[in-house]
Amino acid sequence: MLEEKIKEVAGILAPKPALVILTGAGVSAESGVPTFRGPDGLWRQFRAEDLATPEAFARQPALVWEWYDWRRQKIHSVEPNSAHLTLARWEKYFPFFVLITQNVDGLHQKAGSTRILELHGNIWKVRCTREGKVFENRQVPLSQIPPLCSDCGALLRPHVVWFGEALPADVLEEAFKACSQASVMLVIGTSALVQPAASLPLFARQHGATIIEINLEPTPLSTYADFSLYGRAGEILPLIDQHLPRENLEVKG
Ligand code: BV8
Repeated sequence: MLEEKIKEVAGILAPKPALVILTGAGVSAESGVPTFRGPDGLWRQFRAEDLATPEAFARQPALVWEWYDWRRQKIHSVEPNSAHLTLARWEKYFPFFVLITQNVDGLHQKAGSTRILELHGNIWKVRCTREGKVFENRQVPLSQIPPLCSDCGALLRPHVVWFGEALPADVLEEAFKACSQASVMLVIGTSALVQPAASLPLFARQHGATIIEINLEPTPLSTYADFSLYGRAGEILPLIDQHLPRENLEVKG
């Protein structure tokens, strides 16, 4: 059954349609990065939704930063998996290819993807809470919790989008635009619960895109998907890749 669907999906991708990808925490799960809502989604006794908020940070900046430092240490110690690597290859082979991610772990970049729309920011960037200046910070572990701005001494925050915060308008606009142009949209490893990211596949579908979902289990998106492939992204994506016609893989000029 799955094998048949993989061949069918490869047949859809063979003519190199305009391809848009949306990834979620499930793509990084096989690298060993805990997902948000899976069994491993807890830290100490807290849920991610409780900590990834401006209110939690205002109340307990050190606690929130301990959680981010713990995640940064985990992410620092893992490698991209074959799902990330396949998507990085596909960026070169599909003339129209846009990778939209909800993940903040930077593993798509580490796998070689270059053009990425990070809807929810990046855990390796920090932002001054006073001046808004953004810095890259790859210190593992952080030498000071909570970290302070080297320019003005104010508290630094992770440069990520918390619950209740607006997504970066330019990135979100580019993501919706890509979805309006997509012929095929692959939705990989997301529970399709978090808005507005979860609206992107529906928007693509309204514009005529074929929706293909890859997940371990059904999600609220499944009823709208043309194909749902149940299994691990790190196994399914390379299998689809193997079924693509080899001449399809010459590097784009
Ligand atoms: C906003 C960054 C408004 C931080 C994150 C009621 C209805 C609709 C919306 C809302 C509502 N109540 C509140 C809202 C809004 C809220 C929201 O959507 N809440 C949800 C929970 C109901 N959204 C927001 O607050 C957004 N902002 O709406 O602002 C606004 C507008 C203008 C002005 C001011 C305000 C902001 C949302 C962004 C939150 N930040 N992350 C950080 O990371 O620390 S979201 C967080 O969830 C991560 O980014 C994560 O990627 C994302 C989505 O989760 P998933 O990626 O799907 O991960 P999850 O664990 O859930 O699922 C993993 C999936 O993978 C599962 O399906 C599993 O089966 C699968 N899987 C596992 N292993 C594998 C696999 N699949 C394949 N292979 C495997 N091996």
